[in-house]
Amino acid sequence: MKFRSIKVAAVVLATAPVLAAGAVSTMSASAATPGHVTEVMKILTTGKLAGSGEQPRITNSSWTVHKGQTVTVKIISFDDGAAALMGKYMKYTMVMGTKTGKELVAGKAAGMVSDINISHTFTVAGLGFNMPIPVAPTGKSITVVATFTPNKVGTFTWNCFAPCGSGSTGMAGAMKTNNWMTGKIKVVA
Ligand SMILES: [Cu+2]
Repeated sequence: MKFRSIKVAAVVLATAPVLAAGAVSTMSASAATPGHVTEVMKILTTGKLAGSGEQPRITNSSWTVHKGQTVTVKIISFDDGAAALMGKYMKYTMVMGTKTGKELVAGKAAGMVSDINISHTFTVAGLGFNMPIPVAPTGKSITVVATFTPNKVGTFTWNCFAPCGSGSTGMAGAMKTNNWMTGKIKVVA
């Protein structure tokens, strides 16, 4: 009896790594497209960037999602400053890449934000996704929500294309600094 239980334990031990490896791959396969994930980001204006002073910054700026997953991006902006889009970036007044072509701005569906009312954009050009973020009421926040489905695997840079940074064009400082007004979105299988 004693011998037998030891033998069983040995068998379990010997097969455990194999089972574990199988279990892990099965789990990641079934977790490959969990139905829905929400990424909450905040735009804050109180951060100080070395060399550029006070700059706007987006939190939770780099995340990983799955191809084919429904991804809701919720951005709560506390920035009451406008940064009108210019030149080739004008197209980012339009919401892009959502099923309805719209985002929710303070709970209301909107297909675009007028240029002069833009504070930032959250743009993942490589995935065709764009959320224009309007100016927040002073001392308050504005919440913008959009949902998209990434359709390819890879690491994609997101940018803000509103000139909200420093320098003569507003395109320096935060605009060029990872995890301030640019970051990485990773889409895995
Ligand atoms: Cu910006």
